[in-house]
Amino acid sequence: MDLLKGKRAVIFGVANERSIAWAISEALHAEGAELAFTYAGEILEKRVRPLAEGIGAKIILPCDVTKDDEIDKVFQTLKQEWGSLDILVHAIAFAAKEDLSNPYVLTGRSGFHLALDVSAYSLVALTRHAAALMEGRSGSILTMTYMGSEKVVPNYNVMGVAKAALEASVRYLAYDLGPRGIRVNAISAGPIKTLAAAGISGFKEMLHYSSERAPLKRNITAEEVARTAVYLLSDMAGAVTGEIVHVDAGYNIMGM
Ligand code: NAD
Ligand code: 0WE
Repeated sequence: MDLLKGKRAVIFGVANERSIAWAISEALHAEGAELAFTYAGEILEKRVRPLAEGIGAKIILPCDVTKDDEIDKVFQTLKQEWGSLDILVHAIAFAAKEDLSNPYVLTGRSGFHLALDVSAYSLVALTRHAAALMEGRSGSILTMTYMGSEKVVPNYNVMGVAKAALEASVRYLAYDLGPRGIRVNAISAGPIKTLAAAGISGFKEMLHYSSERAPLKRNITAEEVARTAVYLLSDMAGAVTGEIVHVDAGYNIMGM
């Protein structure tokens, strides 16, 4: 359909072929976008590089978002190779495993900082760098969130607090960058079995619980998230910014 023909996109958050960021990448590629990828460390490079090269990506760089020098290097390279940028996809989250099983009240200072740094502050830093390459273009920025920011989801804990900060950041960034024609939005996805979900005990039961209660009576797929991503990142959503779009089979609307 060529909704994104000629647009250049940088993707943060592919770990493997099950990643939400990978489903988004495939959909952006199908709409004609040119893609650059980052990976968080050498172990993931082995997974990400073949996937990225398979859809013709030429820029594939390391980026641990807790490291300012690695972020700087990514955007230096994008400036050199492309000169400008149209799209940023942020699909990154991390909290220490014990902070996703212990009671929230036991979250220590370092676990709190880690979760908020990787999962929320990184959007601010990446957006600042990306916006500098979006001058004079209609840039679009997308992040991924989860309903655990709005309501208590047992064990989501410090990640829920980080996602609340992430969603508020979407609104403040949308306000800052709106005058420059840059839009910032988030997709709040229902549970999907990815690497990040595989580490969560009882995830299968969570999928079952959600599918029974959601209006559509089913779970969602990463491909469905990707189709909404194409919409938000394209000119189809030219007047949409600061928005949190739920792609969750309607789960979040239920009160009882
Ligand atoms: P995933 O494990 O495939 O992706 C998470 C990514 O975060 C990985 O690529 C990982 O390398 C990256 N990451 C972690 N720490 C990093 C760091 N320090 N620097 C750079 N990258 C780092 O899992 P996913 O489910 O595709 O998650 C993508 C996003 O979607 C996350 O923000 C997650 O919170 C969100 N989300 C997931 C679900 C779900 O149920 N899977 C639901 C709603 C929202
Ligand atoms: O955002 C997420 C998960 C993000 C995540 C996952 C892990 C697992 C491995 C962040 N950090 C880590 N750290 C690890 O060591 N989701 C939306 C998926 C998810 O995670 C949950 C959920 C859902 C849904 C945790 C508890 C309850 C529900």
